Amino acid sequence: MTAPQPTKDDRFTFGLWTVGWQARDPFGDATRPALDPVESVHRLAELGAHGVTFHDDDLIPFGSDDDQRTKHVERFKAALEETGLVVPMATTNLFTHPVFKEGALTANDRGVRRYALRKVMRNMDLAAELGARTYVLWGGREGAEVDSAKDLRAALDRYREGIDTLARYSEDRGYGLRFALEPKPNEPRGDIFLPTIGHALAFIATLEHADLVGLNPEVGHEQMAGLNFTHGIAQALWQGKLFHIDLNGQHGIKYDQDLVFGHGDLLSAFATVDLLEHGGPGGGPAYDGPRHFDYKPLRTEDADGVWASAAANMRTYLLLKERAAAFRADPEVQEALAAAQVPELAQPTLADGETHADLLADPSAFEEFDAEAAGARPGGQVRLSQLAVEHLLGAR
Ligand code: 3MF
Ligand code: MG
Ligand code: MG
Repeated sequence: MTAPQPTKDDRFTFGLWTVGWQARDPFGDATRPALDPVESVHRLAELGAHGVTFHDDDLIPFGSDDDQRTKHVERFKAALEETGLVVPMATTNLFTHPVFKEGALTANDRGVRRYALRKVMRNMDLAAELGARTYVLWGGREGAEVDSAKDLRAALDRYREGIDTLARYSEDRGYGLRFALEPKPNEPRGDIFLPTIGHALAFIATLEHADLVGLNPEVGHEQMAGLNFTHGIAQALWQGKLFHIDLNGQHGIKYDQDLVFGHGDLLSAFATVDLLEHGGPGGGPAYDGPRHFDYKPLRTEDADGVWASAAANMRTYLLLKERAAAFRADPEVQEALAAAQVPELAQPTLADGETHADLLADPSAFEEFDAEAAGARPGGQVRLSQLAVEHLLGAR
């Protein structure tokens, strides 16, 4: 099999916090030394990545004074210039410091909410300066363990107020940022607000600046809720709201594993890549944003293992892209799709100009319709599924 090599044209991006994760977990200490963001930029560029993303605190440690802040930013900018890597997205850490233990934009404490907004605005200034187009908001601490300790409806009011304020700030400053909310059902809070793609889409519809706000869905987060990630992003695309994406791997309903992309539910990853690359008009790409990996190199790995796992994300994506292209180009697949009537779903149920009265007047739709024959027709779905598996396994 060929060995696809990632290039900048593939638009692969990584969070600084992914390769930089020192593997500290709730039960164990770090297994790896801290990584200099400048080194991450160089190593990711060598591997063929297109860009990096960051939380404010990944780049500028919390509590840095202005001089230190400037030094961190200047070193980072120099590394970007040397490597040609870009920063398409940035985000805020509103979860690590104890000040956010009870929430950030939805904290009961109004002072914490105001501080959280200022922390986001400060990093939006930097994001705009670095040319980012997307600002991600993951509300890991927006939630509760004790339902009676939170006015749940007021929390949604404050969430909306916060996001509308940030959108207005971007507009007034001319930053041109678009915001991408990242749903997650739980962890670190017992229950997180806006737990799934569906909840977040419904919430966005209520915003004053709904046009500026979309989603950054993460594979594992939907799968933690037992949901189908591909279906979720399909709906986000359908509503014009797939502003960004967090690709990784997950084995079902458990803690957020953040595995390498494809190292969890591989068939689902195949369907995701097939949708992103072939779900658009005329069978072309459905999504043109960065292919962003939000994963954690396993705690067992050393520094070399970190870079091997970063490369594994990109290689797996490219292999799945190749497999999906082969699947789509296979005449037998096209024939199986037709046999399962898949293309027919694109045809509107009513004819052009037809009304419900016309439908009532059409005996072929009901009185003469042979429901028994339609009910007895073979589905052809297992054949399609097996063709996908065979392409995925390289058997065709
Ligand atoms: C946690 C996450 C986050 C977000 C990030 C925003 C720390 O499960 O997925 O990673 O992706 O905060 O981009
Ligand atoms: Mg995650
Ligand atoms: Mg994420």
